[in-house]
Amino acid sequence: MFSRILIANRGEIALRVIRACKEMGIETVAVYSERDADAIYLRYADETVCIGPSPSHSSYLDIPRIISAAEITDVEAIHPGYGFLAENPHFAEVCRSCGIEFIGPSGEAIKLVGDKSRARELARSLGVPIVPGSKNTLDGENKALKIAQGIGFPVIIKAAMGGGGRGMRVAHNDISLINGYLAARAEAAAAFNDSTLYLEKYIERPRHVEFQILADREGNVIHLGERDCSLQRRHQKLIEESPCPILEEDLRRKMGDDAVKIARAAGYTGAGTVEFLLDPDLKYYFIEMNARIQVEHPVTEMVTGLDLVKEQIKIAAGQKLKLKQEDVTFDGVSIECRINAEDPAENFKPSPGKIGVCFPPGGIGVRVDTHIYSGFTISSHYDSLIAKVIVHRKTRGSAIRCMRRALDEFVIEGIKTTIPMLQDVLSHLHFIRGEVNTGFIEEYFST
Ligand code: MV4
Repeated sequence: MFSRILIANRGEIALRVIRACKEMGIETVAVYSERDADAIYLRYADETVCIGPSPSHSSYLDIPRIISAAEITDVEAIHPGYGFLAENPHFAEVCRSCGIEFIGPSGEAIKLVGDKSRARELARSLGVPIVPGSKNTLDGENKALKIAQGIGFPVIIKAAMGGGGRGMRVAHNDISLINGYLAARAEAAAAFNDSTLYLEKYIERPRHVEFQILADREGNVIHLGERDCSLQRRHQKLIEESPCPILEEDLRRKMGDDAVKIARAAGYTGAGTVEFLLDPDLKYYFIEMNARIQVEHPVTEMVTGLDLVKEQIKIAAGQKLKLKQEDVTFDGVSIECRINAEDPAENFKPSPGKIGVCFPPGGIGVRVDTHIYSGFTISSHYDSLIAKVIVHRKTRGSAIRCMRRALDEFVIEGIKTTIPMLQDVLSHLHFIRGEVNTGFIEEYFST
């Protein structure tokens, strides 16, 4: 096992990784930007290194600075967390060429699943359902139009290297297809320096259901069930839960088997996520795979009783998975609410600033993953996630009531947060019934 790990991240996930390391007897090195000098995770680490000024590109995204910090502190491995360099195949390769273990999949596997068009082709070759669409990438707007007319509108044009909803356009007719193609291509070129596009039938009002995967370096791959992440706004997830409230056992088994198949064929190792769309007729389609620990991983931890960050570290250290698929059991219901420093009344505008009194909820069934504290200043340099409240109860109804109680307790003075909006959603009849889809929040907030 490693004796010392550097965490190439900040905020709640840096704290989360440090916690896992401490319990494993691994020393930690935390890095920080000048803006984060007062961050709480620095107090929990064994050593800290300032890696540069506030902008991410000259600190948390700066590969030479992070590698230098790793070499100075003599760590054996780097945990990238999520975001920043977590899915950068070049970073994974640089780490390994410097003799530092990257806690994540190989650069090759990151590259493969990072190209959504290739991942789609991989799924197709394995017989995993994909959304009807282009066989390969698109080669000009006129050919794209032919394909769209062939499968029928509406369609969605996606950037092969896309993420966070960028480089994506829905088209309902010939004209919007041509315009959408050109807009998606320009956006993809600017955002990803790669304008490769592909096209799919647009599934209306799907649920977003993703399976958690663990894969060791001996080829053992298991899944840890699913998360329903349908409640999002502009591609930012707001509430996630496990299990998906409408998934029956046989469908769960099929989707889980397909998720494992994809991870295995991709040569994937570590913790990863296989995303599906589930349409109103309960037909499912593979859409993409994420090569990182995700923000919403705690709901899977609560229902399986596993520590996903420890599993990542053990896999990177070359250990074999102890669990077989049949050993994975699921207990109860877990829900996560993401709390952002944003003002829902001002179109979710970021609400940075100094926090006054801060007191997190607690009590039975409540877990809070956060880096904020009384007197802490939320910076506008980084994303606006300030806390994750996770509950775990026997039934979905009691989990919802527990979450409402926990959010009600959460004191965060001085800034605007999304807590009141989350409370509204938790009280909404459709949410309580589990009848949600990816359009729910936009619909709910336009009326
Ligand atoms: C789709 C889709 C419908 N049909 N693909 C969103 C992000 C990325 N992970 C894939 N996404 C979607 N892919 C097909 N073929 C719907 C989404 C989607 C979405 C699309 C537009 C606006 C909001 C959305 C929220 C969640 C998912």
